[in-house]
Amino acid sequence: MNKRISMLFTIAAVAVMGATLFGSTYTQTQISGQSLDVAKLDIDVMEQIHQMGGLQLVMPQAFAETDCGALAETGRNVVEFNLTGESVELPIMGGKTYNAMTFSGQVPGPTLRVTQGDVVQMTLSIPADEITGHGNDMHASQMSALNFDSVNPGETSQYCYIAESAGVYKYHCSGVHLIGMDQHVLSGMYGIAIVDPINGYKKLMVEKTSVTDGVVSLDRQFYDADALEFQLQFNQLYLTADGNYDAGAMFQHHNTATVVNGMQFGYVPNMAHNLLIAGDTEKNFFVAQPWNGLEHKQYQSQLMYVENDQHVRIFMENHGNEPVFFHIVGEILDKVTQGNRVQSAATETWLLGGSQNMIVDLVFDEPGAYALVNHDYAAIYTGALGLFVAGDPFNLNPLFVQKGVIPEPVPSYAYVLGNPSDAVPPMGLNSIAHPALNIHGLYTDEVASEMKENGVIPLWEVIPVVAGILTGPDP
Ligand SMILES: [Cu+2]
Repeated sequence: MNKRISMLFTIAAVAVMGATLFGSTYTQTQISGQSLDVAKLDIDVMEQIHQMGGLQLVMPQAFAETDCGALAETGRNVVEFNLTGESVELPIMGGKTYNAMTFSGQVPGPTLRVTQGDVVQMTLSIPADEITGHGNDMHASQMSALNFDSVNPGETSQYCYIAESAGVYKYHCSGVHLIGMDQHVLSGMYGIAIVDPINGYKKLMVEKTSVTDGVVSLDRQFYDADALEFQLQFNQLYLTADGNYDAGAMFQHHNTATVVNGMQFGYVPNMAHNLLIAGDTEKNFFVAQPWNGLEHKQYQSQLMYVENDQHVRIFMENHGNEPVFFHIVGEILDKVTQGNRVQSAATETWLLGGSQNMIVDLVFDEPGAYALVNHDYAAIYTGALGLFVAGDPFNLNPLFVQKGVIPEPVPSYAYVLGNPSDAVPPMGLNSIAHPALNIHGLYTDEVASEMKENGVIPLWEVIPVVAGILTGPDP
């Protein structure tokens, strides 16, 4: 049977099934112009579906190769993606903690980055002492959901697939043979896979105007495909006062926190910024600084730094139950891409529904502090607010040079203070390397220690050093 015929059978089957489910008055206009009144059909519809082979006729499994051994032989690049499913306690605002569920001890889980056409070899291990089983549904794959089956404590499971479509894709704890998927995902079991287009990203065009001899005209500016990249993942928490998942709050859409990369207000000023801007580490100068204090270690807040006139690319995903109206105060999103297709250029705000993603390309033209928000006031006030700082808006270069922190002025504070590690994805086909990375994110202490051993800079150790240099004598 060819694919077209099976497709037609499926449409028929769905129509008949609809009639079965919703009563017998279902009438469907057919392509030929006749209508089908199921009530007048003298047949057993379920028997008819059974004889056609049922809906399994178009199960993706029939077309997708998922055998790791077979895919390894195809000559494609194989990328291993190893995860563990672990329940841990993690901090929330107000000095409290909550009972989180994680992939590999962090929220969001590790970001997978591959190139279109690569084979992903996903391995999920559940420690023997874990309280529940977990699965992993990767939206970058196209195969039967049966592969996402729950893995029991003490066991390991693996599947492989070809990342055929470029874009950003959610992965999350799966609901196959697992009750309470909502609890697992909304407690932290989510992450993204970035699939770079096989031929790389395209140049960015930004429309500007210029004036020549008193005449204003269009002046298109082009930026190379290489970009400084960030990742922002939005979600909500639904918690009881003692930090447990509250299903009742979820059903009513009454979230208790809005998080970006797992944290409320994670990308706001810290002690070093207070010192630089307000002259005192303890003097908070921003409206919300819940993570200011060295005792917060990897949870100490940190800003995101970019250069002016630099191509910036942001990979985004909405993991939550509420829409995200993504906006950067004072900027225009120069390009919005979903999958590998441009959706918009020069737009002020872009809407992401649940389990929806986008890639935002933009250039910060002027030095300044730019707030990223979910332009829903309830979301802003509950945590969906962070800052990008572009260029040197506070004229700190002279101080940095005078104190010997840097030998000469730099195009962004990233060269002095580094960028937060959880906002930076792994390098891809068109990535510009960040000057320095700080350990920042909703990581367990074990994950943070491992990052430190791998050379990522501990923010809580750097801040006193920076403060010492800035308040000490000139060299
Ligand atoms: Cu789970």
